[in-house]
Amino acid sequence: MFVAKGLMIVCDGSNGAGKTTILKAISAHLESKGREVVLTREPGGTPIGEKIRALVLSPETPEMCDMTELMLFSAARAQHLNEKILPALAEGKIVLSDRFSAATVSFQHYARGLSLDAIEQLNSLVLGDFKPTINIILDLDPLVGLKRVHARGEGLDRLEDQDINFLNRAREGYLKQAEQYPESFAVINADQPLPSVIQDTLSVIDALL
Ligand code: Z5A
Repeated sequence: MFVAKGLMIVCDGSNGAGKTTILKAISAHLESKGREVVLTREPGGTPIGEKIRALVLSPETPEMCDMTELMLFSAARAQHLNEKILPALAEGKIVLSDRFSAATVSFQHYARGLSLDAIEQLNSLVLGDFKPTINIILDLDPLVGLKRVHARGEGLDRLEDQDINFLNRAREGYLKQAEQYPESFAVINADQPLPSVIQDTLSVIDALL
């Protein structure tokens, strides 16, 4: 049986909460301590995954049905796990992933309304008994997150462009998962100045090292 030697740290949560920004800071911090880090994201992280990302997030495919969306996120994850994550962990590296399987539970179950049972079965088909070391959830009111994304000057992706209740349900989904599985989740208030969010995240990670 495969035994992972490294650590898999997922940063997930509300849209625009600062995941990408925080992960860059964490990566620099860990590298300064001599750790080998692989910074990656979902959907994406591999050439196949990035092609799936372009398709699943494109605002030009509003007709995509919910089941197609679920299968695309899962297909990208299967490739990501096998091509990139497991080999990096086997070499003792620290994998930092911008979103992972908790996003599917939050967005496709809590926000879209697809069956939790079906999503858990699919996650287990894709992941087997693999799970990240920790899911760090950056919690933020999606309205504040959307303002940050707008201020960045980029357009919205197909999921950000849903109504605000959709994004609120996804946020609640993360908080419910964190309540249900406290050993695998840590929730951080992302509505603070950036240095405080980075410090809170580092405290969680340093405790794992
Ligand atoms: N999705 C799904 O439905 N199912 C799945 O299984 C998976 C994903 C894996 C893509 O995610 C979409 O896919 C996402 C969920 C869905 N849709 N939504 N919503 P994504 O991660 O690529 O998209 P995102 O969540 O919208 O990420 P983002 O826009 O890249 O945001 P971020 O990475 O969390 O934030 P950021 O880019 O680091 O920061 C945004 C801006 O805010 C930036 O200008 C920063 O400088 C600024 N910022 C960051 N932190 C702060 C603080 N603390 N204060 C003030 N300003 C800040």
